[in-house]
Amino acid sequence: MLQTTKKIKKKIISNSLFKMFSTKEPMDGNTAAAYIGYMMSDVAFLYPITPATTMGELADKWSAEGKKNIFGIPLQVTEMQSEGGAAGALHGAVAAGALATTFTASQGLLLMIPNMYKIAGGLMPAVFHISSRLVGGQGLSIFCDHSDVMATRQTGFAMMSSGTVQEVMDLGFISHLATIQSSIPFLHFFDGFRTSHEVNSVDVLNPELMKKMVDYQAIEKHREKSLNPEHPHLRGTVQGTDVYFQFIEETARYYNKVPYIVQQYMDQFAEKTGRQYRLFDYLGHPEAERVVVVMGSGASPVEEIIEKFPNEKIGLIKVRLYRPFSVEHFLSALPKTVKRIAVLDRVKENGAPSQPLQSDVVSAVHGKNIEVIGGRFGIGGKEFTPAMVRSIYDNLNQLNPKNNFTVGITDDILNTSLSFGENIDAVPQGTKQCIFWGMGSDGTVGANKNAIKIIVENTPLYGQGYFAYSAHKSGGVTISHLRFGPKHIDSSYMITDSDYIACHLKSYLGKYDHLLNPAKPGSKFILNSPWNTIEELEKNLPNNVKRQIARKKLQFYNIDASKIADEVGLSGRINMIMQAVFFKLSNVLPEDKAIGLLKKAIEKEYMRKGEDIVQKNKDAVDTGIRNIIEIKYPETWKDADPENDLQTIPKKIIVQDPQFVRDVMRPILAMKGDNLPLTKLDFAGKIPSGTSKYEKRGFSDFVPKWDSSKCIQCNMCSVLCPHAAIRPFFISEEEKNKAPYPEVIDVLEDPKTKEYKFTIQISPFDCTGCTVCANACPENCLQMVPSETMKTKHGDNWDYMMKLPTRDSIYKTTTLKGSQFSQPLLEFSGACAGCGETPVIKLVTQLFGDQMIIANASGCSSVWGGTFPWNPYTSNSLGHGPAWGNSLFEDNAEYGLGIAKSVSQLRVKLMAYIKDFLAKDLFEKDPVLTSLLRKWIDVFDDRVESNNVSQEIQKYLESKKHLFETNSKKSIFSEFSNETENAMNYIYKNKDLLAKKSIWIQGGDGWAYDIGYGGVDHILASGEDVNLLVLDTEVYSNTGGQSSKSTPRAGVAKFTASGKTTAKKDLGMMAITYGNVYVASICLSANPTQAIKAITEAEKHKGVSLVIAYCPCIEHGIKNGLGIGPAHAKEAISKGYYLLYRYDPNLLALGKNPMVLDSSKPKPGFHEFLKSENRFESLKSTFPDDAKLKQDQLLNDITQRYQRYVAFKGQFDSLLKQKKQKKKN
Ligand SMILES: Cc1ncc(C[n+]2csc(CCOP(=O)(O)OP(=O)(O)O)c2C)c(N)n1
Ligand code: SF4
Ligand code: SF4
Ligand code: SF4
Repeated sequence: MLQTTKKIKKKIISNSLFKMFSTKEPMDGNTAAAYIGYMMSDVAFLYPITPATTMGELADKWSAEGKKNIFGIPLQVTEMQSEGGAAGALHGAVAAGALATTFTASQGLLLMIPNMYKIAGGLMPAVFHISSRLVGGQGLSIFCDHSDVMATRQTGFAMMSSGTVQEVMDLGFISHLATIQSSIPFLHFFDGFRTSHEVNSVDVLNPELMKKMVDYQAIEKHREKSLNPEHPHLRGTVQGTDVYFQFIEETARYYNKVPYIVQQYMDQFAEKTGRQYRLFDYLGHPEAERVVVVMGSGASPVEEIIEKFPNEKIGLIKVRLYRPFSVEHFLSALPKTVKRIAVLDRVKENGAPSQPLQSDVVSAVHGKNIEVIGGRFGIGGKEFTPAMVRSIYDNLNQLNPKNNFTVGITDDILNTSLSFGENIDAVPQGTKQCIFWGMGSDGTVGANKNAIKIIVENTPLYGQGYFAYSAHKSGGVTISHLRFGPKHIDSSYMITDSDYIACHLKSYLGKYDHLLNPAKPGSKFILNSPWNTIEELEKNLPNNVKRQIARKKLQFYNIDASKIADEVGLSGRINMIMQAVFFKLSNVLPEDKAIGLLKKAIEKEYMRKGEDIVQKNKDAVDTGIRNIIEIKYPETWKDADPENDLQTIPKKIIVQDPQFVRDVMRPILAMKGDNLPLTKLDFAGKIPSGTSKYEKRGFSDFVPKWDSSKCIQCNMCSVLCPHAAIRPFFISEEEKNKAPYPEVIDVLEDPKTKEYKFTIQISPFDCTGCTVCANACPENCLQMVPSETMKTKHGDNWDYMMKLPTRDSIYKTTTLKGSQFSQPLLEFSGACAGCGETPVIKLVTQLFGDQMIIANASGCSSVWGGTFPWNPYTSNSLGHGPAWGNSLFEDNAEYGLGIAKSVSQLRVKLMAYIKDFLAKDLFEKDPVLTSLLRKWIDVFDDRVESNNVSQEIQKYLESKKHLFETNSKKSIFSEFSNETENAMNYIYKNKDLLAKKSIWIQGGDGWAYDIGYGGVDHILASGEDVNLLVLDTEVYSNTGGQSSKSTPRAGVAKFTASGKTTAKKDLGMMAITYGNVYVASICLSANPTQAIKAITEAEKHKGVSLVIAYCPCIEHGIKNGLGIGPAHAKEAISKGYYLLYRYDPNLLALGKNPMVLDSSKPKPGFHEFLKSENRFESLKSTFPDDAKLKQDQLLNDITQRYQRYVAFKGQFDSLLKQKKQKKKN
């Protein structure tokens, strides 16, 4: 007889009292943890980090709403400047007697480690809820493994692992109970994204039950031990060699009790809820010979395989309490019959003989005649499926099972990987599985979350939802995996055998040829496309799709949802239509009931947006279900030839691909990166320059078309385009005639050149359709037109134009117009359509890109700029372009300083050597080189000139290379001595240091104002010749818009759900106080001319420069969208919301005022402006009483700031006047 938790669960639930206390609700793992943390704590300290952030956001929201915890008051929530700060504050809070919690992951948890030692050492109760995520090494990733939690196992925290959403709630609660009673702090962890973001049916613990289980006496004792002048003591002492060791050993008695305390609470919990947990839960055959030991969500496919093969002598141990590791409990859980154990670790400790959990199990079974092997799975969020589990049990059956194996990848170097077979459908019987392919921001994910809610709340069925996203912030793919059925579903992997597949974007069919692979024979496939007839489908469907439809005998439906959405006035939002289609075709609920519930959900969801939007969505539902067309396809589709499908990918893409693109990027673009073997990935995560241009996403339905007749050739469209998809070119008549489609190239005369004509070219495959250019054009000469009409001709012309020489000397590159003839060395990033960050950096690359080294803080700019395998930073015809590196979020300023120090030292060394060579007259026979090197010494510190001379030297040495290259034998023709040749060779080898480098240290306001401020401040004080560029979106955009110290008062952001109560920090003024720092405050979207001026001045300044760039962002909730970003930003400046200025300390020495105010006095209408952004407007509906007061205070803040700057400028005027007067006297 199999023993499984599910069976135990059922037995106990039948006579459980808990039904009185609990409710079944759809929720994700983060919500479950946040709920428990909220209910069981007095205070929480927060800092955002994916995938843990939503826990803090929920706690903040509930607190703002006044929700009470089990102690009868709202949790007190405080956002800190970093996780290090959160842990420090938490330490103080528990020392002062509170019960405290925090939520974090990955790098954030690592920053807490020093305090974790202190909290554990001080025997203080606290629970850290961890949505575990890998710690970035060769690359940053937001997905799960246990490298973060494993890095803390020596801190003294107890560690509890949850593998499902229900467990997060239950074991999270038990962690709080146990910490109170044991005085040992707990780390409660669950798998990031997999469990944290999986929506499942959860029995929610009722506060009454929680209250009943808490040990109030232990809370009292904790209070008695706290820092308090009424019973004072001193803690955190300095200790010598005499006593430290003893103290460490003394705490063992507390740790020894923890397993018993936890088990006792688990037993009590089972009595009350019917859900029995054990420190080590065994499932499987009672006489199992092969057992797998695993922690976290990886247990679920193992459990499913055990149930699928009930006659095999196999079993599973799920580790719940990992620290303290109770050997006694482990051994008692293990069947006596076990011969071999495979321990699965979700982490890799390089160089270790075994992985952490494996080492523990080896110790635990010491002397027991059991063979233990170990393997790694699921690292970096890699899928772990029943088929992989099967291969692990099969490995255990081998004569010599593979130890230290990997599963889920192809290791073709060390051959560690286990191969696994076909998918095994192991979900609970009766489960229906549905996959939805949507596009980021089309509402598909939200609609599917809603669908689970409707199913779970209105049927006896259980539900599960998991959502996978691609890396792009705009136009990315989303894949929703929905399961529902009569039994609880914990399958922690993506659907491999589906009953229903919906494809919401027709272009996916050509791009992702595996889209229909999971479809079960006879299952349903629904497509959103304009092809309602068999003739149209015959013409447009890729053959691979036709073939799969016919061979699997799929029930195939089409709906033109995009057209319906347009007709009802919801252009682009097809979510409700596709959801209605799902309910109609899936039969999960009677159609009438489902539609009724859907409409109710619409009312709830959209009421805030007005009656009109509600009605449109209801119309979309009704029209949607009436317009589903079942397609009767011919048998012949079975034999459609997929070879012909290559035509669906633009042919130009395949032809000239470099090796990286062909071998690595293309498979990843086709979502087949999981199959890449190790040998294809042997460059530590580096990306060659300029790979983003190979993607050609072409996802926008509309792109701009240029009307040359009205164009005034200002290049504003090009400056402001966030994606570098519209550019001006100078083209000769001859070149024009050679273009693939000269007839669609319009040209204009340009006053500065007779040789060339001016034209504007658009890349329809790279344009995101953001409309920024069209809205910003002063003459209205760009009209958005259907992209299909532009793709072929303009797409090919674009490719042609990109090969024309860059003609950047006709105009000065430091002017608005001239800058745009310079090649942007940032193009086609993954940023949101209309992003305000990208045009700023793009412009910087147009000015200095070929000499730039960028240190980039983690944030949006590192995600849209540095996600493998896309590199939007490209190079010029010489192969020069920005070199870009990311260290962490918190250390970027220091990382940049390190780069600057390294480059300057290496150049100084080169200079010393060259001076030495010249002093020794090594080049006496070579007057050309001698003169070039002397010139170089003179311009060593001049960015432009050193670059020019560098190119001359390089060209010259290139021509002499055959005479001095070390690898070749000394040429008999060489006129030089050995020493001279060596010197030339040295210079040649170091030629990349001849040109001065322009160091840019860039990141968002979260970095510069908060977590990295210490480093920023240190660099401001360093005097080094570096440029700090702050992309100020006034929130932590990358993690979903949490408040930073740059957030203005009254602004609603996450973690300040009730509107920020303090004013925006004035980082610029703080930097100005150093006196020698160049400081500029710019807004490219509003005033590009001022921005170019500031960026140029900043680069020129020989010292530290700080440029703070205000960037419109989707997080601002601009009511008319980011497409109107530039006009909106102009409003922001004119109303004084943001201030433009430049402070140049060099001017003072020239007798000029260093402070230049580029903003004029704020115009009236400030409150009107606030109405145009949801971040301000929404406060009126959520906290109406506060809204007016805070907005008035904000007006006061910005008025005072303006006055402060005017006064500051005035001081210099007086000073200069006095100086002049003195001179006269
Ligand atoms: C130590 C640490 N904590 C948290 C994070 C998660 N994180 C990455 S980017 C980011 C926000 C970045 O915000 P900001 O600096 O304002 O840049 P933006 O995304 O707005 O461009 C956060 C919180 C992290 N990477 N490391
Ligand atoms: S619509 Fe947006 S992405 Fe397209 S060219 Fe214009 S500004 Fe660039
Ligand atoms: S913004 Fe308009 S007027 Fe200016 S160059 Fe572009 S298309 Fe011409
Ligand atoms: S800064 Fe804002 S608009 Fe730009 S990519 Fe990030 S979230 Fe999107």
